[in-house]
Amino acid sequence: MTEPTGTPTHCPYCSLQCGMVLRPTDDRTDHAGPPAPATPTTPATPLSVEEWPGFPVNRGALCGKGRSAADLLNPAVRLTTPLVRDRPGAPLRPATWNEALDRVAQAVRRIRDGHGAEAVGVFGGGGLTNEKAYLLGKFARVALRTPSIDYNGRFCMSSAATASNRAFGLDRGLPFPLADIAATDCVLLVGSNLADTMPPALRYLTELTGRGGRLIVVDPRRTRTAAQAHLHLQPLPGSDLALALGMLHIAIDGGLVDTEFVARRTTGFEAVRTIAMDHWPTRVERLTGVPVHQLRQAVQTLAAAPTAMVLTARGSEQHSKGTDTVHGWINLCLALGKAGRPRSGYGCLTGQGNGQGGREHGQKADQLPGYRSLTDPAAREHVARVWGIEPADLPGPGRSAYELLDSAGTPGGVRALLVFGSNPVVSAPRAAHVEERLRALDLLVVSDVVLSETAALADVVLPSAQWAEETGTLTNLEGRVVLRRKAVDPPPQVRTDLQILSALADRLGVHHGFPAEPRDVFEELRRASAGGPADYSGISYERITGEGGVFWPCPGEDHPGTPRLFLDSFATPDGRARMVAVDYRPVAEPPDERYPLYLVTGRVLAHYQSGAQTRRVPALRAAEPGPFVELHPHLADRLGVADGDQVAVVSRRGRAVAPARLSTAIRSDVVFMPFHWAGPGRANTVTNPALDPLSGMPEFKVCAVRLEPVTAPVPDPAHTNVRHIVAHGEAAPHAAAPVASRT
Ligand SMILES: Nc1nc2c(c(=O)[nH]1)N[C@H]1C(S)=C(S)[C@@H](COP(=O)(O)OP(=O)(O)OC[C@H]3O[C@@H](n4cnc5c(=O)[nH]c(N)nc54)[C@H](O)[C@@H]3O)O[C@H]1N2
Ligand SMILES: Nc1nc2c(c(=O)[nH]1)N[C@H]1C(S)=C(S)[C@@H](COP(=O)(O)OP(=O)(O)OC[C@H]3O[C@@H](n4cnc5c(=O)[nH]c(N)nc54)[C@H](O)[C@@H]3O)O[C@H]1N2
Ligand code: SF4
Ligand SMILES: [Mo]
Repeated sequence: MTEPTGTPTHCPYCSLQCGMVLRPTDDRTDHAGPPAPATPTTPATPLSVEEWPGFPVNRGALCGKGRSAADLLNPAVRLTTPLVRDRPGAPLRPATWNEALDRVAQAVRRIRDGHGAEAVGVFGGGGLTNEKAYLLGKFARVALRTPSIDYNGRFCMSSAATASNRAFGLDRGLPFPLADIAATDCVLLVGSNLADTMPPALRYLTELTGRGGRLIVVDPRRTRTAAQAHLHLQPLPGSDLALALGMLHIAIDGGLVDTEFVARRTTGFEAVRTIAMDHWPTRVERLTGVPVHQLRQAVQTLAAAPTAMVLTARGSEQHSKGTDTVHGWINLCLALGKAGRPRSGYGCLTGQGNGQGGREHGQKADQLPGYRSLTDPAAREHVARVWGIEPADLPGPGRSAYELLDSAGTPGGVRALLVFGSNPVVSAPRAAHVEERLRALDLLVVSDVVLSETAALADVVLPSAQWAEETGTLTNLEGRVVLRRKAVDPPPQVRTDLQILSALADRLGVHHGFPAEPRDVFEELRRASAGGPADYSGISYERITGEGGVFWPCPGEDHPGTPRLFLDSFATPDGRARMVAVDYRPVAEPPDERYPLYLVTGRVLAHYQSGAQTRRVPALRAAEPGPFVELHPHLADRLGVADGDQVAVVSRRGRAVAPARLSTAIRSDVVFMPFHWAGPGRANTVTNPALDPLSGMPEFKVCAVRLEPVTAPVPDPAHTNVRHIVAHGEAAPHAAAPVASRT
């Protein structure tokens, strides 16, 4: 193929990290004059997004979010100067970098002196590049000396990560390239709506079925993904573990277990078998609502396929028993012998742009770079040496994400929080409580690209460069490390997160070890990760400048990288996969008389996560302007609700109000809300923060609610914040007017 002109790089959003080419906009215009001034509907973006057919994951295909990503560069919708708040309740006002950074450093010192180092916390994000995630973890442990760091990836794939580490000795989302999906014989896809969440990946499922392969989807809703399946199992939310145990029961009963594989490549089957035998099909039908004949059909299809994959995503994982549930699926996969061989295996579809790399290099509460454990003496020794400190000076593990947020402003909790790349006011469970906790902090600092709802609460807001404005590496859902290249300079008063961390470390008296150049940070990351499970030591910027990236582990410059894992042995000490005995338990909050329905939350095609970015993109806002409550017409009838009527979704935590959207694709005992919006329609006002005891994952996917028709008018929540910042952007593109106040 021809080399693209322009800058080949990668999308700012999800874990596919689709390849795209960025070209200066005036390359394509008639050069008749300067670009038109920015308005909310015709943003003056300096770049246009074009296809990069040579990148193997998406082969040129992009979803609407990727195609419109350059709109995020529009100065009218983003932060262009630091902001500070002079006292609680005062509005944010523009400030110089010196003033903003001095303020942060002074407050951090004061809080540290008064309350101890652990009172200063850091909250990171799975969208940050490897370089940022690495430097953020080092910043917490070396510059702040605090154990209090965790990140939004805890809310994402932490249950699958915990289960994969225990079962396989290693956690890499997919143990094979995504394209292998097209070449297997059967895919069991559990709790993933990838037609909406990773659209270019759908082609691999279509290729699979086009070749005669089978697709089974497990989802309480008949999504666009489920509509592609030969068999769609529609269980009650939160009952996947019973389903997996019941399927294993049927496999054992029917003599479908691959006993040779189980004996040679696994341990622990006997205990797993005992529990599965308690889950006879009619019992599982009662627990899950999936008819016995469908359970049998699914098992037979899966067992009969010479090769097969079991893939999970958030639908199965975001539960207070998410880790056990993933073990249930892994056990089934192993018992049928569909792992540790080509075109077969268990995989987790990670979510955020750097959901994989972001969990490998140290922003996680319990972890050091290279996916090392913070409690392993050898790992501490190795990393301390790279960092030039004593192992004893490395803090121990801190609280998990929700616990960290929940501790804010409480005795013994954090009194200062520095947030980089997350918007927990919208995305954390029991969000009204989290918001209250954040307001109780002595210091909230947010580094972001836009004035997110969390940034709007901060004492200091630091405008950070984004995606097309800086170089860095990301590790996609396949474990493929790619180079996202800079294509354009950031606005003058915007800095990169690396520059921010470097300047803050300096102000805290740590003058070395915090380089602001991404390549310098990556070179150190290579050394820090050397010998660890996620070994990047053989990966260099030069090696990943081409089209395919390099898959970790890659322990040497002459090592080709590892696209496929576990073919000969698993990464456990004895090389065998662990089957972990797990038993079914109900959801943390089962429906009852007062709250008789299940609420499921998730995503829509047009918006990304907390919506902080995509709600500011005109085409995406037009495609999906606001929140909604999806419910079955039978349920709507019973409640006297018509399509478009405002309904309140009420749980023990609070109420969210949004228009009803009637759909026969959902069970009549379940309602669905996307979580992309703030204000009255914020789904997370309602969700349950019950945590998985092993992974710290909240039960985002299911809680008990009731619906109430709403008669009083509801203020339009969707774009209050957007309008505000757009308005000030029009008035003065590079200076922020006072914005939302923290009271
Ligand atoms: N458009 C878009 N794409 C995205 C994102 C986005 O915000 N928007 N975010 C990215 C990120 S970070 C992530 S993590 C991924 C998430 O990608 P997905 O996991 O595909 O997305 P979700 O919509 O959260 O959940 C998937 C499905 O789980 C189902 N589900 C709910 N409860 C259960 C259950 O108990 N069992 C089963 N089997 N299924 C259940 C829901 O009905 C839903 O259809 O998407 C990534 N891509
Ligand atoms: N109810 C419910 N809640 C959920 C989920 C669910 O399914 N249901 N899913 C959960 C999941 S899987 C996830 S991953 C979380 C995600 O939830 P969040 O962490 O809130 O995710 P984002 O909206 O991506 O937030 C990223 C923020 O960082 C900013 N940003 C982007 N790039 C950069 C950068 O390079 N530097 C800095 N400093 N900032 C940057 C963006 O503008 C945005 O404000 O939500 C979780 N919450
Ligand atoms: S699928 Fe994900 S990475 Fe690809 S263009 Fe869409 S948001 Fe970007
Ligand atoms: Mo995620």
